[in-house]
Amino acid sequence: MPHSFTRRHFAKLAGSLPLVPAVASAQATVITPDSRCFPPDFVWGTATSAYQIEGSVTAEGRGPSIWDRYAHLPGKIHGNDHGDHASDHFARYKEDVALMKALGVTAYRFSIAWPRVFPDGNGEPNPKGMDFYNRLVDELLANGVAPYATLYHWDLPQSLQDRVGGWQSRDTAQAFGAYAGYVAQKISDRVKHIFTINESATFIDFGYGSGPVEMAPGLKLPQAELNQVRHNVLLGHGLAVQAIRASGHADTKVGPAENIVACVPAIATPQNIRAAEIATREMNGGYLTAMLEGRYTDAFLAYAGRNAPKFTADDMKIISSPLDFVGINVYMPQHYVVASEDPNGFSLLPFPRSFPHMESDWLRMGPEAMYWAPRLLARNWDVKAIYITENGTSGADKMSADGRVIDLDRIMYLRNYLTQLQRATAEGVPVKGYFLWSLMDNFEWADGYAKRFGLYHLDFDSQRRTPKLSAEFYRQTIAANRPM
Ligand code: GBH
Repeated sequence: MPHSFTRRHFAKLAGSLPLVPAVASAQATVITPDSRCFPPDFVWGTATSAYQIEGSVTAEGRGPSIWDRYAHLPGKIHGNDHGDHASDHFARYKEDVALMKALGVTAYRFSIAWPRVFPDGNGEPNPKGMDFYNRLVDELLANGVAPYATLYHWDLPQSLQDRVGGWQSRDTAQAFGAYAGYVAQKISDRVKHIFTINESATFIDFGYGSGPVEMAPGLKLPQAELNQVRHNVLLGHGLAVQAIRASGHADTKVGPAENIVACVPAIATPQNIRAAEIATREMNGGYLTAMLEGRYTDAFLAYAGRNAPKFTADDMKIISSPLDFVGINVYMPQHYVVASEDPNGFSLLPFPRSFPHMESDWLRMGPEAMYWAPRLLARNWDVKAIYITENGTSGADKMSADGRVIDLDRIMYLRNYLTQLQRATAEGVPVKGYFLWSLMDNFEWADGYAKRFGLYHLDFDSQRRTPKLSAEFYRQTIAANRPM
């Protein structure tokens, strides 16, 4: 230590400070640790996804997914990386459950690889593929960690892409519904929370549209076809909800895990807050709004014009099947909003070049998104249960000679976002739990292994897992039930 402060020294210092101001009056606000606590039954978890961690891509009858194919195309992924081995979780899942236990988490959000369960996407199931998730779920439960399963984290069976054009076809939505029903039947005796689709906005815009980065299957469709893909994915979500209700245990809870477009009032005046509410509804028009309202907004349809998706009233009923909760991934503010005279009622402000971001260029440091996103979600659609299904950051993590990773930027990011989340729960926003992305370093899509999001550092050669300092931060935060 640079200064010769001892523990006792600090205790003495703290002891000499009056906890209550000397002039405390009846009105004075005393900040006690409790006022920063999360609700007592708050769910603390970590999150991962199948292709990003499992490896063993041909084990026990797994079929290929669009990510296997795509990642092996030269030049698509940073460093030509791929997920063939990833974090080797398929073989090391027991060790990884022990890592969770060491953090003190009570929940784990993982995804099920569709091509393990249905190697061709539909038709004959592969029971050996399902067995892996049975083993994982049993191991989690034996260690006091509640399993939360995501059905689709972007690893579409390649066979569906080849045979029907993937999400360009309603057949894929139907196949997804059937797969969801099958999984629910097999695991909902033990898995009580199921997420349908992770971030439809991301894999559609980047996989089928023209996002700034590319994702599998690497198509760039014209607007009309892209909107039809969006619609088919929404339909898949709705069919999955219905299939889970039909085939799962009665107490199975289901919802999406969407990356809500987080709209933050630039200055929190009542007018700007109202504008952010309107913006939240409109900017999520292609996804969450359609799911929650059973309609596309007038502005969405007007903007799409002749490229609008083709759909029936029945589709919209399926898409808006009642949910038990809404899961949202919140990494950053997408837009800062102010009230405006124009017919929309809001305008989106441009970001200055100097707006801070984390190690990934896209990952803006704007903790208040973690307060406004759930607050406006609850307010706009009267949502009664919300999960933060992902939040976390990449970092330029370096392991020191003595084997430590001092990831102070990740701790700073998490502490600030969690402080804003606690602000929301303290005001009664019904956030039930939080899943930190990610348990461990993994395959970060187009960034390959170059961007690390884990609480545990991975040496991808030896597959050794090492807790970063942020793992200790999270452990202490969970133990105290407040951001430390
Ligand atoms: C999530 O996406 C994913 O669910 C998860 O699999 C992933 O590992 C994690 O976050 C970390 O990225 O066009 O410049 O915005 C988060 C949202 C949207 C972030 C697409 C990356 C692409 C770069 N993602 N975005 S940019």
